[in-house]
Amino acid sequence: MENSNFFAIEKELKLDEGYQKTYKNVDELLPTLPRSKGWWLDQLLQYQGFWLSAYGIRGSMLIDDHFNPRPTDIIVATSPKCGTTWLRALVFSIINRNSFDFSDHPLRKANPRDLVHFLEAHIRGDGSTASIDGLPSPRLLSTHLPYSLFPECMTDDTAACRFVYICRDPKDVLVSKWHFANKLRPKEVPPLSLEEVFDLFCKGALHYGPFWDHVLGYWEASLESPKKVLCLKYEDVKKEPLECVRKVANFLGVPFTPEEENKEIVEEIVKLCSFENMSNQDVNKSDTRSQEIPISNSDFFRKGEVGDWVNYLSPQMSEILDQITEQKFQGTGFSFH
Ligand code: PAP
Repeated sequence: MENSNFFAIEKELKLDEGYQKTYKNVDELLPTLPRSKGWWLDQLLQYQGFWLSAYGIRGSMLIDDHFNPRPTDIIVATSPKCGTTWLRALVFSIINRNSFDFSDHPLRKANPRDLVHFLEAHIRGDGSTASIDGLPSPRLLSTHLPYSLFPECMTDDTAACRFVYICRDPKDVLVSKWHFANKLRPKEVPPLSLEEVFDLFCKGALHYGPFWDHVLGYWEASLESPKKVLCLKYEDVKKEPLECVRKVANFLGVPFTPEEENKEIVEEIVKLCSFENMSNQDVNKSDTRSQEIPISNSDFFRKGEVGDWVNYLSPQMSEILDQITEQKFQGTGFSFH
């Protein structure tokens, strides 16, 4: 998630020369890009084939110029509303399973977005890159950026940093995003209608969209470099959470030992990160908002179900979305079924 207010605040901070140069390039580029209506108060700009906010574009350019990847970096990647919160929690608890007691786990006291740094937000150039550079290895970072926007030093097959990606049926993504966007819109602005967001979604004009291109970027990378990119589907994790957690651990090179299996550590992780458990933690029930960050932890927990779209989309809307999905994924080997 992002907020264009950050942008204004950071611009007032003292930046070193390298960052100043990147900011200048961003400032020069933004007015030249095609624009579309945003989902809250921001505008979306088309950058290298994707619709991003100014904030996302700035993040991508800062990563290009200033991010020093490490071979041990783990990047949790998602298109918004596909299970970011869940995947962050799962990967965090998998890689830190020997560091914490499950009854007193950090995820019981903090929202995953406070435990996993959001890459494009934290590479801010506020004069201190310590928040990312200072993290111990293996760093766990999160992103919404499309795969094609990462520099070669991260996507190159020889670069060892790994991406764990999760995607979700676009019909559920649309419904989840519509609710989220309307929560974020200031009270004085009329809510977005479902018809309006449906139209934007189909055109690809949503944050980090087109949705289908975002999925395909990671899917194709996972076929080309299966040791580098793992693609999960929200629906599969719901259906077979234990198997998916084992799959992620194997992919990250930290498989569960027979002893851990005997102690039912996989089950503990699944329980800890479940929607029921996480949404009932006091920290995730909070509804604190500020002007700078008008999002609260509770906004990231709505229903957590597969197929909730059926309660909102008309048969015609669902048919159109399914048709676009089928057409976009035809011949790629990817499908949501
Ligand atoms: P973000 O990309 O903006 O960070 P993200 O966490 O991907 O948001 O999306 C929130 C969705 O994940 C919500 O879906 P819904 O609107 O369809 O209900 C939210 O309920 C769901 N979600 C959050 N935590 C979990 C979880 N632990 N298990 C399953 N789904 C979850």
